[in-house]
This record gives sequence, C-alpha cells and structure tokens, in this order.
Amino acid sequence: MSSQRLNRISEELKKEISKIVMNELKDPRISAMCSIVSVETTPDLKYAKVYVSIYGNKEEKERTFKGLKNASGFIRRRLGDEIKIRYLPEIQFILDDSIEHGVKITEILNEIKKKEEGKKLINQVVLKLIKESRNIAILSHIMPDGDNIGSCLALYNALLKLGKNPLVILDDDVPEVYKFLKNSNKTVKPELECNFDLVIVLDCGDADRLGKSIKYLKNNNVINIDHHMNNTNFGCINLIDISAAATAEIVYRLIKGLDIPLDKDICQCIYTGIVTDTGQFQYSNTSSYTHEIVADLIRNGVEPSKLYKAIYQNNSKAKIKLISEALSTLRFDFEDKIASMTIKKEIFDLIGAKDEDVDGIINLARDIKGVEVALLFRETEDGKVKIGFRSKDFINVNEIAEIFGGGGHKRAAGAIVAGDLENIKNNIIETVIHEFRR
Ligand SMILES: [Mn+2]
Repeated sequence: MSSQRLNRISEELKKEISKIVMNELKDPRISAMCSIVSVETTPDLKYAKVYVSIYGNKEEKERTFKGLKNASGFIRRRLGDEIKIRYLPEIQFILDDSIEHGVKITEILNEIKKKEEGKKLINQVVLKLIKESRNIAILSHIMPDGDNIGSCLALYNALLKLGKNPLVILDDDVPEVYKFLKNSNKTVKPELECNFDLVIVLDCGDADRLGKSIKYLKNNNVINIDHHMNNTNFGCINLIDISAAATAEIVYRLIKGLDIPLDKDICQCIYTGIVTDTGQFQYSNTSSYTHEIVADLIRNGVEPSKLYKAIYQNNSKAKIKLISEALSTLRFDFEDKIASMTIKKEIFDLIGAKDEDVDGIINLARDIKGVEVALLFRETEDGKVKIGFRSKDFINVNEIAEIFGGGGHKRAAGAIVAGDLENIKNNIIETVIHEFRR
C-alpha cells in the first residue's frame, strides 16, 4: 500500500476516533481533557497506534487512559460503521506526553462542549434503539435492592404500555418487601437461551455482578444504564449518570423521553428505587431534581405513606433477630470513628434469614454519633466475605471498596473478598484507618 494512502487512512482514523471519543464515550473515568494527537497505521492495516494526550494530574491521566483502553473494542466496532476499509485495524492507545502542554485551551473547551452534546446524543440513541426493538431483556445485579427491582419493573411496565415484549431476567427472587410492585411476579431466572433485539442492564456497575445473566451480554445489543461512579462501561452503549440519585431517576427520564404516560404502577416502581437508594431522601445524592421527579410521581398516584408502610414497616421476624445478632457483635476502632458488625453464616442460617434481611443493618452502625465509617462483614455461602461500607461525611468508601475489588458510591459501597473472616476484617479496618490518616 502506498504511504500516501496509508497516511490518508491514518488521518481518517484519527478524525473518526476523535469524534467517537468526544461524543460517544460516556465513561466517567475519561477526562474531557484528552485529545487524539495522531494515528499510525501499520502497512498491513492490522494495528493502529493511537497517540493520545491527556491533560491533568497523574491519577487523572491513568484513569482516562484505562477508560480509553477499555473502550477500544467499542471504538473499533463504531469505526466499522463509519469507515469503509477492508480490514479494521486493532486499536492500541499510546500515551503521548510530549505535546501535552501544547494542547490549546480553546481546543479543550471545544471538546468539552462536544462532550455535552455527546451526552444528549447517547440519550437519543438509547431512545431510538428502544423504539426500534421489540423483544427487550431487562437485567440487573445479583442480590437485588430497591433501586434494582424498582428500575427494572418501572421500565418493564412502561415498555408493556409501549407495545413491546419486555422480560425482566434476575438471578435472585424478588425480595418479599418489593412484591407489592406491579408485575413483580413476572420476572424470570436466567435459564432461557435467547437472543433479544435489545438487552438493557440497569443499576449494575460491573458485568460480573450480573451473575448468570452475564451470558445475555454476548451477541446482543447491550445498553448499560447506571449511576455507579466506577461503572466499567461494559455495554455497547453506556448511559451512565453519576449525578442521578438512583437508576430509577434515569429510567424516569427515559420513560418521559419515550412519551409513555406515567401511571400509578410505573410511578410506584420509580418511587421505590429513589426512596431506597437515597435512604429516604437523606443522602447527599438527593437533589432538587430528585424531589421534582417525586412530585411528579405523587401527582400520578403514588401515596408515600402507603409505600413507606409497605417497604419500611413490613420487616420479617428473621430480619429483626438478625439485627439483634449483628448489634451484639458491634466493634469500634480508631477512637470510635469506625464501627463494624459481623454476621456469621451459622447465625444467619440458624435464624433462617434471607439475603434481603441484611439490607439496612449496616446503617445502624453508621448512624452512631461520632462514627464516620461503618462496616458490615457477612460470611456468604461460598466461604467468602461480603463487606458493606458506609460513610457519613468525608471518607470515600468507593475508593476503599475498589482496593478490594468492589465499588459503589462515595458514601455506600461493597466488596466481596475470599479468605478468612478475621483476617479480612483486620485487613479492611486497617485500610480504613490508613484512609483516615491520609
Ligand atoms: Mn442504584
């Protein structure tokens, strides 16, 4: 191939990759301040080295670079739609620091502006894909919580109204407490082998948390809709809004965008997602926008006091026994700023508790005066320990959970670690203390 033609291809790749990076990637890790400097394509068109300049400190650079590398498969697929060449080269991102300081501020600002447009674009693409699809699978993470169930059922009920053929596929049963939601009995287990026109994953930061449902990501168009800050962007399209208090908020916006009229059933599902993920509107993720949505939900039939009774005044006996056992293990560290509790498997089994009964227990430790970080250690069936992290004011527990392979939000996160319970406890408490001292 002539070097002239190769240069032309490289130039075109550069243009298209820049467009995709600026307008379509929604990985929160990717800083808006990055630009594609140049592209070098090998003569056999097998590889394209993409030199990228990232403006920012070391950590921002690393984060953005990781995000870009992660997205290279998606970018390559999108290039296939945009450019007509026989062989699509494999993309290798290479960090180019040499021209970093030459990046003009105006250019950066232009790119940020484009990124804002990119967000709108993603919304439009999601709405279009939903409109054009008929068989739509809705998935979420294992050990479902209120946002998970509320978001899935809100979308399910809305898509039914749109004449679609939706299906909620969950690894676990719907927790008792959420069974009052419309069509909670219609969810199915990930048993069928089936291709869908569209797979929508809700409230799930990492594909690994899908359990057995992860198989539906293969050979399907996947839209990943979430509000977790460390979402791994495993979808073909990723609609991630970390400012949303709950995924149910994003689902509300989608339903509005699809012009589906709200009804009481849909609104109850959305309300459940929001009320549970905001800790009944007490966490810092609760915004004026959250309350605006809730006002709309109430206008459309939600009766908050009834819903509260259904969700919060409906505890199983096992749950209360579990709370009592957990409280008896309460331990304090670091001048009582860290409070932790432990639930051993044998106690859990003895009580006959269910996974859902653990929900909210950790908050009892967090809510103690002077406590900044609360931890709940729970032995699970497979000899692993599930750790819940909560913080009150300033410790970013998402970062701590990430160290142990987990994640979540700044004030609420989780991780699962294999090993000896006591070792894990000490290790994690030490890590938290280290975080305080930083
Ligand atoms: Mn959520």
